[in-house]
Amino acid sequence: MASTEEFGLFIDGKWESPPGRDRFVTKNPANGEEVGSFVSAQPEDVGRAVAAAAKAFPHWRDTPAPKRGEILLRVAEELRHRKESIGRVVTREMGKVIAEGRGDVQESIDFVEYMAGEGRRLAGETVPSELFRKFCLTVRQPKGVVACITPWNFPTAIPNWKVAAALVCGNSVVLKPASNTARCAAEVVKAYEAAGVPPGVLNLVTGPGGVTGNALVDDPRVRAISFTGGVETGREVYVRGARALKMVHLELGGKNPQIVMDDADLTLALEGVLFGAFGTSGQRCTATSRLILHEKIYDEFLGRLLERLRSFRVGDPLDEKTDMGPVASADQEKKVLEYIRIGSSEGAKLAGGGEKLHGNDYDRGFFVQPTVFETKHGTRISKEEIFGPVLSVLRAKDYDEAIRIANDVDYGLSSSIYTRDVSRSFRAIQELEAGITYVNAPTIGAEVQLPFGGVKNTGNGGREAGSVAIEEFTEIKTAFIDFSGHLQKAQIDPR
Ligand code: UN1
Repeated sequence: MASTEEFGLFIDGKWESPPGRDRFVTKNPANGEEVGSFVSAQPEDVGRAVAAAAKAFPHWRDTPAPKRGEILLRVAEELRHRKESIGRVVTREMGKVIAEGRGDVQESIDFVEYMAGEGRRLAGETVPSELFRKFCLTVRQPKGVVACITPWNFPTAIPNWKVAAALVCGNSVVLKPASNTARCAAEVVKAYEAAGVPPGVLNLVTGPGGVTGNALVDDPRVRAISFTGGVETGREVYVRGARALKMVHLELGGKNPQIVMDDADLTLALEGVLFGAFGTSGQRCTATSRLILHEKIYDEFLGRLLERLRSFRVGDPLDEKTDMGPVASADQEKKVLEYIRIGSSEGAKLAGGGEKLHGNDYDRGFFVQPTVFETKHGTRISKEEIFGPVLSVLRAKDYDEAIRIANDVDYGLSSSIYTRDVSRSFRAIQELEAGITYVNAPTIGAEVQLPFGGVKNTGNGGREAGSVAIEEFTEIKTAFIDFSGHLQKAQIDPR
């Protein structure tokens, strides 16, 4: 058997394996194969990474933004060149089906390219002064050293969302990815290295959140933290950052609804919920975890959904014909099975799935059937984020009740409504409490040129991606230029 490939930390432009550190391995959740071996970084390693970023910052800040953008374009080229090989690493390390593994890398390419263009924008504003011969404007400036802490479910896309936006704005970065997808992060960093990002501008540290992550968050030289992950860890990061008055950007969970009205194209809505609920084995922040059906189409739609699931192929995610791969880890499997148990114990009706899969193709991996519960609004499975292939189906008597149910959860990331009624579509855009609303499309599949983020416990108000991505990573400098030649007093001089 080939030995497991070893990866170091990437600090100041060099891959290094400090002596005496523990190592951890990542494993393919479909079959237990080892995918990579990584350093468990100690606080002093994190300190060196932050020091390298701090040292590299002034020169990177002073590099013209269009030049920074050009380097990002080269990163996009490197990623494009490696799309197939990195896509396969995504699938092997995290378990999403290969089409989605490639999609993860494509989303990276799209975003890096989009941010490269931002190097020629990074716009401030000019506004009039109330005084004579005085000019007022704003410019964007980088924050300094930024920590990017990223999850395993989009193991290349989310690191790129953060890193490319931070870099084009002139920040230097220390990236700390989720441990179980460290290889994906290393592959991303290699693309930045190959593209010629200067030493120290992007650094990679791997290791557990409680040691490596906390050391990064607490380092006084880190001025901003961008975190995507679970709500509990997010809260902890927020509190730690708050003590030092750091800017903390959070992208957390979701409990995203798809509403299907009685006038909807049911075939379209069916395709939508299959992709939204079971794509990525339900492990997207944007995954559809609640299907809210108008009572008039409830039985028909549910029947069709269950029928389709009977031929749904769960299995090897590298096989192009597989519909759904494993969940990403033993912990994920445990959590999903626990929620299935909770659903049954709180009286929800298990309409489909509900089992861990066994047999030759499954025994070395974490395979759970796509699962559908009929339940009442208010049960735990209808309100808590499960982050797995478990869909709660809820009944609504009309549009207003559907919206009420949709909104009555702690999260507000994505949402969807299927209807042919144009007025109701626009009402839903206004009335669904979520950062994202889709009409006649599933809750997943956001595009990088639009803002991404949510309300309530999904975050703390910021947005990633889109043209607003740069807000997270810049300070605004306001400048006043007085060319009148004498002292003018705002608010005081006679008008
Ligand atoms: C996430 O799950 O954290 O909209 C990101 C989507 C993807 C991104 C999801 N483009 O489903």
